[in-house]
Amino acid sequence: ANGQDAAPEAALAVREVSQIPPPLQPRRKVALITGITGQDGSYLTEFLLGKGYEVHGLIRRCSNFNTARLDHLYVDPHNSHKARMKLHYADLSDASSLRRWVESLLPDEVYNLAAQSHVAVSFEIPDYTADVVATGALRLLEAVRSSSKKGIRYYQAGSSEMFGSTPPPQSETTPFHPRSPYAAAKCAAHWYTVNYREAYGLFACNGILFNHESPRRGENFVTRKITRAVGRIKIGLQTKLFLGNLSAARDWGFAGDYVEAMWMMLQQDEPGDYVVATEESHTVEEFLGVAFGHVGLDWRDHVVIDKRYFRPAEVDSLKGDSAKARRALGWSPRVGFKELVRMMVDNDIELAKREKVLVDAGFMDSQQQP
Ligand code: NDP
Ligand code: GDR
Repeated sequence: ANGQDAAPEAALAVREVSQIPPPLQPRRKVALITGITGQDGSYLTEFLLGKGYEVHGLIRRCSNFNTARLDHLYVDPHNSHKARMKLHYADLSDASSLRRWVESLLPDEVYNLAAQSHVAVSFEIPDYTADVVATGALRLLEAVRSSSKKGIRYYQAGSSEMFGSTPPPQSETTPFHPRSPYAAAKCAAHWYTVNYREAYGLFACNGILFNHESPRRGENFVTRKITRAVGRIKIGLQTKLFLGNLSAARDWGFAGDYVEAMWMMLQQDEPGDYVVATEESHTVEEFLGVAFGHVGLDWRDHVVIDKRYFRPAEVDSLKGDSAKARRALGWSPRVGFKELVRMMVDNDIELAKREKVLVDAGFMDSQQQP
């Protein structure tokens, strides 16, 4: 048969098949993620797709594409039967965009990960940080509360920075003492979330997550700044690394482990707030020792202290007590400190090797530091 003959037969076949009732399949769960282009957004998307979810992400308009962390998951939406991750334009500073997407997608779960998330930068742009981090969370809570769909579950990305100067170990009952505009805004978002739970009965959870890192970590956070430099120094593209306070201590875990805890919080019978942490703390100096040591280098030969990286107020020491999450959620971290550092260095050595090819071919300036 030629093509013309085949068409009606195919149409007939479709009609016949469509008379057979479809198998009873449960509707896919729908998740809506703000901050999907960030480190955690990309890991959470992978995790939820693995669980069979349909994932919708809100991205903000940028003059450059900023979806690099998601490119491996992207399926052209014109292939709509295959695409289970979809991206839509919105902004945490635009309440109408948040309301519109919540109302048109009617998600089962909303994860609010979007933020101006850099603590030092929040001293430079405090007003914007408060608008996105604090009022942005309020706008999204309001969109969820006023939605025609009842029972939407909401996750708020809280931070160990909220504890600030309160000494470790820090748990859900430790008082907050924020030390930056970012941390103060996160405290406001935390309390908005608690308030919407108490006032309107929303299933709203605060995850109080301690620092979590990965090869996808933004390059101006200290861990990735260090591992990027280690890669480039080892490959011969850079000699010095400029840093600020090396004595700050952080409880560093792996982002891939932490997004699982976010999801677990929303699967419980009752909403609540949970600290998520490894319960181990290391200084920036210790991180340097493991990272440079992994490739046989001594950090003291390369690190230069630069005052510009000190903050007007510092958070000296964070170490979480995550007993509640371990007990109630059954969560525990899989990746330890040294494994995490080595994973990041190994990744960044490979990245530096690729950069070296570009430098040698004259396509990139070796001074072009990340
Ligand atoms: P990232 O900085 O990697 O990602 C932040 C995300 O927020 C990006 O997708 C960014 O978009 C988006 N975003 C920023 N501003 C806006 C805006 N105005 N409207 C919409 N989206 C916006 O952060 P992480 O993935 O590391 O962290 C995720 C969340 O968890 C953040 O809220 C952070 O504050 C919090 N947190 C992080 C911890 C960590 O150690 N990583 C620990 C505790 C809390 P774009 O790509 O366009 O910049
Ligand atoms: P933090 O992470 O502020 O804990 O916030 P960051 O990696 O920026 O700093 C950690 C510690 O390292 C010190 N430091 C430097 N930091 C940066 N960025 N650059 C430097 O050159 C440098 N030198 C020393 C800092 O002073 C600090 O003590 C992260 C973010 O992901 C937040 O969004 C999140 O809420 C918290 O973790 C938990």
